[in-house]
Amino acid sequence: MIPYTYLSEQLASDGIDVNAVEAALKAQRIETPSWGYANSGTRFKTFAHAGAARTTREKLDDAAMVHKLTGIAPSVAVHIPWDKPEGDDYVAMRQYAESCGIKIGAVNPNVFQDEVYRLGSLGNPNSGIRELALDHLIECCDIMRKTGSRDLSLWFADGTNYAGQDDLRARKRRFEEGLRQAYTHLPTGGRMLIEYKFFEPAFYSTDVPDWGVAYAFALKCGPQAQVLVDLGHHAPGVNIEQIVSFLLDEGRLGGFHFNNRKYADDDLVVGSVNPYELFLIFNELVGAAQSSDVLTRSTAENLAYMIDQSHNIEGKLLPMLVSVINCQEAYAKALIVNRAKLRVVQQDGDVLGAHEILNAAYKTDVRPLLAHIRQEMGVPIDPIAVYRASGYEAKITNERGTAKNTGGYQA
Ligand code: PSV
Ligand code: MN
Repeated sequence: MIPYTYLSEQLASDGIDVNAVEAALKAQRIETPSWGYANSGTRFKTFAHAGAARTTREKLDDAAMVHKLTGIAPSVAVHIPWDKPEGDDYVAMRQYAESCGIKIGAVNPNVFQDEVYRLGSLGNPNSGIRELALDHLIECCDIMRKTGSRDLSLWFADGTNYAGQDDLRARKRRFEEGLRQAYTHLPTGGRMLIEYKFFEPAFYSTDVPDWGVAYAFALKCGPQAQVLVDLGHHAPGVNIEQIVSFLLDEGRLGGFHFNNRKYADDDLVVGSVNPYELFLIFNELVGAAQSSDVLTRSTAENLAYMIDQSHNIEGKLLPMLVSVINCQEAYAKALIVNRAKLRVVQQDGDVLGAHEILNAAYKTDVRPLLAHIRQEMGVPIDPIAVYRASGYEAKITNERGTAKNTGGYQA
């Protein structure tokens, strides 16, 4: 690795404001998911991980450990009812999180696991079931008030499996109605994030299949409704960074679910297969955060950066740490893109010149920069090595044993 002083001098001589880059890195925040600390599996098998969290408190303990080691993961998304506390005491849940040095982040309603949702939730042809789903979304808005959460993070498993199974236009209208109603229950300052997914578990049609539909629903609901981009929920070849840039410019990007789309869903470490794509996404985010357009800038500044991964065979805390660090590295590389030079060559139509500027940042080894800011933040320079040596895995394995339950999905 090149020394930090050499790297920072090199960046400064290229016109990069190294102090601003370091300040941005220190302010970065990534939310981890409660369900990522518990056992999870595929529909074929759940391989239980010794030491995996059995309760929400244990999930919060583990999330606190990830934050302690990285300094940039101070909140945890919860999934209801997977994280429903005894006696519905969400205030106690919040207090426990705070006592661990973290906060409760996005609240994720679950309208896909109960028997009644066989034909969907807000899109269900049965109005009584639509009402049940809406009641749960409203319950989650109340939970947000108790946990101090800003974001209601919505994902629906709704859709159809067979042509002719239901009226597609009617389903669209039911969704629009349900989302609009839920929107009116958001707490003051609260946001509704609408997540799309192009397939699964419904395979013929999906009620919120892509960013365009999520965007249209968000527009119908109001300014506090935005789109959530889960990296796993795209067909191969889709240019996610372009979706991100469009939504940023329209003020409708609300947040991310980071993961790797090889799985077509949420289970692999973000940036593990295509770190370049992650960098390109962060590149759009950094560009937007520096935009002269007020809406674009404030949208970029208020994003919820969340991980949505439930690791199945690689352990729990370690892959979560790697994921947080991968986001940190991608962000660092995006921050050192020479945007002033880029604008000039773009204007000149120098296609490969522009491409080279991006690649120069991507190819820079930013680890000395990260080691430097970590030292200044008072967290380990090498969080992975410190975690491996910490004895935490042995401690939780000893205390918790091998749990039979999962954190959510029953495989
Ligand atoms: C659905 O596949 C999803 O991405 C949604 O965000 C859910 O809330 C989450 O996964 C559950 O793991
Ligand atoms: Mn997701």
